[in-house]
Amino acid sequence: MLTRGEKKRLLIRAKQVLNRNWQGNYTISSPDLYVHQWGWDSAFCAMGYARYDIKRAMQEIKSLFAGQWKNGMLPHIIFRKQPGYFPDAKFWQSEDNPHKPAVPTSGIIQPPMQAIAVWHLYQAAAVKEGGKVKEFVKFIYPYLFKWHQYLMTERDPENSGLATVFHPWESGLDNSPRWDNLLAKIQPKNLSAYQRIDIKRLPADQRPTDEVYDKYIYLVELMKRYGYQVERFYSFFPFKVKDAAFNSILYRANICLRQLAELIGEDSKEIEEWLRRTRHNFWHYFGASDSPGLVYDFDLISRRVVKRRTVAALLSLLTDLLTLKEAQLVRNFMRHAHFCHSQCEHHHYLVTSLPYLEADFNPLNYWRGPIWVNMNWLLIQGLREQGLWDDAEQIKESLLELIFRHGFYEYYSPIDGQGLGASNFSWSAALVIDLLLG
Ligand code: 2M8
Repeated sequence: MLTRGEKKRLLIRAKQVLNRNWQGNYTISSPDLYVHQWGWDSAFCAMGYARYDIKRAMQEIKSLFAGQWKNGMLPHIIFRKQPGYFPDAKFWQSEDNPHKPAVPTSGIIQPPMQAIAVWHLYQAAAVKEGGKVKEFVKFIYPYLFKWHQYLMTERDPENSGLATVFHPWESGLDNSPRWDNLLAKIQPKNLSAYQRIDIKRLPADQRPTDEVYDKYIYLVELMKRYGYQVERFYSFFPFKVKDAAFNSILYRANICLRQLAELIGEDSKEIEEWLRRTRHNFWHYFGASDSPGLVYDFDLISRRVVKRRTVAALLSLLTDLLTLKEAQLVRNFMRHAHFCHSQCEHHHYLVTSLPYLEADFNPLNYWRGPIWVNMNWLLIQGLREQGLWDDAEQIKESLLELIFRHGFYEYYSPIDGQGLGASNFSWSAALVIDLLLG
């Protein structure tokens, strides 16, 4: 456990990272590669800012919604001036779209962390600056509502209460083994030549393979061809999934949206109805009888559950759809499969993106083994939600220690703690601040 002095130093360093990445009205995810504003990164940043600079937290969210499309979609990247990332603004062609936003953006989505962030902001500031934040909630609420309405309608033609994703990038856990079998069935056709930038900036062995990247680009090309309008490609799209982690976050976000509605006296009937639908179908789509409490993705093409055990399966902890017994089973599985036992150089209580004993486990490669700060932070919230306070505390202290020793990276090797991927990574800094000051 870190001493008080060490925690103080960690806080100063975390703020330095965010200051470096702050662009005056929004935050880039990392100067190494991610030089724009990403959807869920930005929400995580706002939650860190909320602990010490509420004005900046509100500005971060406002800037993000400048990229919202007229149909309510909140894209996963809002492009600003800097070059240096591919696929860039030109590639996505958002400006040619009838729903086009005020600034260039991508055309796909990411897990909807924003309502969670705004509720967090309100709670963090309620005592000192409640009035100011309530005004902000009134301002941002219609944008948030429209975003959720898009997810619960256009992204859910089945009326299941569960949103569909069309791309591994939409899950936020890009090259997770969850998607391997689904991507194996996709053969890119007529792909134009393109240049990857990520593997020039970051070690290629930590990133997705070229073969997988071709499929990422191909799926975007397909969506682009139909103007990213879901109703035009839903029936035949080759990647179509009810993502269990995305929808656990969405369910929690809808609860936060309802709380925000109540706070400012808005009618919450429609949100109630979304929540009812999700509750009705959640286990039907995501459950498996041999692992109660864990959640798995549902492939809409084969109409089967994709039973891959990854960190995503634990995110049911974010919902109120588990019995105490089920929550304890998820916790036990997490400790057993994702915590380090004899494999690590220094013992820690951190959750890997893949269980150590999975055949695909790779301690260095992106979402196929390393420790991610946002996943551990989400699980801390989920464990607290389930009343499993000691487990939450253990992860929190371990996470702070890891970052104190190794710095603010995108992800970390579970074996020796080495920082991997992009450095000066914003959400790692922001979520540390939240844990230190929350
Ligand atoms: C990673 O994804 C981007 C594509 O969106 C990439 O690899 O180029 C993911 O970790 C994603 O969750 C994250 O939001 C993004 C920016 O940090 O990077």
